[in-house]
Amino acid sequence: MKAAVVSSINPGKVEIVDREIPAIGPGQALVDVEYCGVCHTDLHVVKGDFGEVPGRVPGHEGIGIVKEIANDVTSLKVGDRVSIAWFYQGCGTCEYCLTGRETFCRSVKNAGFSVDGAMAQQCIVQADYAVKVPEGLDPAQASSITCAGVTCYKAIKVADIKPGQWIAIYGCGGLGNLAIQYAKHVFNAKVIAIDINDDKLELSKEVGADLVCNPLTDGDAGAWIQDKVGGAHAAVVTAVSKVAFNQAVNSVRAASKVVAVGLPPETMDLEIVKTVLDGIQIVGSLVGTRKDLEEAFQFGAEGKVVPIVETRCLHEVNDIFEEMEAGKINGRMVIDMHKHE
Ligand code: 8ID
Ligand code: ZN
Repeated sequence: MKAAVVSSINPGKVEIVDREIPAIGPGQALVDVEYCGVCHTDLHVVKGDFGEVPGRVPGHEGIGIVKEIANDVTSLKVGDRVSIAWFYQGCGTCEYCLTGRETFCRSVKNAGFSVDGAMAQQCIVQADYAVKVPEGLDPAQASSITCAGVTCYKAIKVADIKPGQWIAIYGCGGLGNLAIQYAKHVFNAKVIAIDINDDKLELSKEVGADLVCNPLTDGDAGAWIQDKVGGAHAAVVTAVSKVAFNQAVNSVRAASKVVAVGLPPETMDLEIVKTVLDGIQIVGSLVGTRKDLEEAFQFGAEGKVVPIVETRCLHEVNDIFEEMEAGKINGRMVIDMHKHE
C-alpha cells in the first residue's frame, strides 16, 4: 500500500513510500481509507513539535470502509464506514476512561502520532473505538468532522455558552470555520470571528459569523470586542499563535471561560491580577470522546454544519503543509486516496 510517512532525513516533510498492508490483531479491523483531512496537528507532528516520530504514518481525519475484522470483533462488520480519529484508543479502565473523559486517558493511543494513522491506503483501527459515519453524511466532509469538527463542538461545550450569548472564535482556519458553524447553528450563539487573514474572515461571514475582526487592521481584538459587544461570554482559541491567546483573555467578560484548543509551541502571558479579579477560567480542550464524535457527525448529517473541503492527492501532502503554514487554505484540504493526478 502507498503511505505518507514522517521523513527521517527531511525535517518537517513526509515521504510517500510502499508499505506492507498491516496485519490485524485481536479487537482490530482493517480499513480501506477513502479520505483523510490534513489537520494543522499533522504539521506539528511532522515538524516534531510533540517529539520526533520518524517513519510514523500521520493522519487522524480518516474515513474508510471496513475490509476485514478480527474473529473477536462484534462492534463492526465488513462494509461499515468508520472514522480514524486522533483519539484512537484508551485503556478503558482508568478514572478518565470511566468518567466520560477518555481523551485524557494516561495510556491513550493517538492515530498518526503514537500509532500509524490514515494517510495511507489502508489503516488498522481498534474496532470498539472507531466511530461509525451516519448515513447521509458525505465521507469527504465527514473526514473534516473527525478532528476539526468534533474538537470545536467539544470546545464549545466546554465553553458553557448559552443561546444568544457572544462567543469569540480566534483562528478561522480548518478548525475555526467549523467552530463558527457549531456555535451558530447548533448552540445558537452569536459569533465573533477573529483572524489575521481577510479571506478567512470572508469565509467566516459566509458560514455564519455575526461580526469579524482582523487584529492587524482593527487593532487588539480584546479591546475591539469589549468595545463592540461589552466582551464575549466565552472564547475558543484555535489560532496557532500566543498573540491570539493573550487577546482572547482580554476579550471575555468577567467570570467567563477561555478555551484553549490551538497548539502553538509557546507559552501564553497571563496577568495574575486580571485573572483573579475577573474570575477568568482558562481551560484546555482536547478533541472529543467517541460520543462527542457521534453527535458532531449527526449535526453534519442533518446539514446544520457543512465542512468546506477540497480534495487532493496523497503525493501533495508536503504542498498542503506549505499552503497551511502560509495561511492559504480556506476550509480543509482532504486527501482522496483514490485520486491520482
Ligand atoms: O484537540 C485539540 N485541542 C486540537 C485538535 C485539532 C487541532 C488542536 N488542534 C490545533 C492544531 O494543532 C493547531 O495548532 O489547533 C490549531 C489549529 O488547527 P487548524 O485549524 O487545522 O489550523 P489552520 O487551518 O492552519 O488554522 C489556523 C488559523 O489561525 C489563524 C490563521 O490565519 C489560520 O486561519 N491565526 C494565526 I496562525 N495567528 C492568528 C492570530 N494571531 C490567527 N488568527 C487570529 N489571530
Ligand atoms: Zn486534528
